Amino acid sequence: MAEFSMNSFLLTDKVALVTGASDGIGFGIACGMAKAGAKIVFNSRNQEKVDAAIARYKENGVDARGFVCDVTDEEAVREMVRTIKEEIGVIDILVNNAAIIKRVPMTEMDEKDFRKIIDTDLVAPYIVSKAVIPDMIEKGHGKIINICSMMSELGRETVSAYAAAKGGLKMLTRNICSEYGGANIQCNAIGPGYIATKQTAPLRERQPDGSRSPFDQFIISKTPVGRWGDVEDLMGPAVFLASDASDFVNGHILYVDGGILAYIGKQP
Ligand code: NAP
Ligand code: GCO
Repeated sequence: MAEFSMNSFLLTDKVALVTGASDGIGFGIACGMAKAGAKIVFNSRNQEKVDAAIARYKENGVDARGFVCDVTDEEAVREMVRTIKEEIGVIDILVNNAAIIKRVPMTEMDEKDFRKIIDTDLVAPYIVSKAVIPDMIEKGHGKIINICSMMSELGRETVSAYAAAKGGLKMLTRNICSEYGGANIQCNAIGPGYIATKQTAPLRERQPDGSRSPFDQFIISKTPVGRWGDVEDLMGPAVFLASDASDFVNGHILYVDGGILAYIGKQP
């Protein structure tokens, strides 16, 4: 039996591309991977955000490389991946993190908005994965981590497009595993619970008297640990799924939700 070593959890000198990591969960995951030794590359749609994020990475001791790139634009993604390969190295780890949400009842939703969400949250992970997989095959290994959601399993009022995309992303994860597992590519997903970021800020807005909003209280009551998640809660799971320690984990959706999916909810 090969000797087990804690080094298998390290990401020393691996090149990790985390999409949409100028802030939020992507930023947290990138910082976690950097602490484990990875070289961090990220993108944003906006140069000012890239510059601000590079400065924030620096404050956190991370020497990150940032690109302006819209993940729904296949040519732009190909160009970014080509540049990363030439200037930094073949991408060993891809985290498909970039996403958008619009909370509006389905019957009131504009078709254009529905398509834009599917484009960003489902088609883009396909575009970016498609751009990195050939080099991963040639290199003989690769890790793809898709950021899914509670909405990969559950529906709720107002998030039809987001739920449709994140449910699709769960199956894209399993299909990439099925198609490229033989090339030593592991494609897994993380399904975060409710995490305090700017995406969920409107759900956590305080009432005029300073108390928690009904939705905020609802989430806390649905989470056995009784709190929202922080981006730090996702660092360990992401590092694990990016590391050699998870080489036989493939096509798995790792829910990091404080127990939401296991829980029927607080009894009255
Ligand atoms: P966030 O702060 O809104 O981050 C999403 C990032 O995606 C933004 O920083 C944005 O970057 C980027 N992005 C959006 N469209 C893009 C595009 N077309 N091209 C490139 N980048 C794009 O949200 P978050 O909460 O950190 O969410 C990160 C991921 O976790 C998402 O996949 C989300 O669905 C998922 N998630 C979040 C939660 C939660 O509770 N927060 C729970 C489960 C899953 P720029 O504005 O800089 O371009
Ligand atoms: C919502 C939230 C969720 C979370 C997350 C849950 O409106 O219900 O935004 O969709 O962001 O994806 O895991």
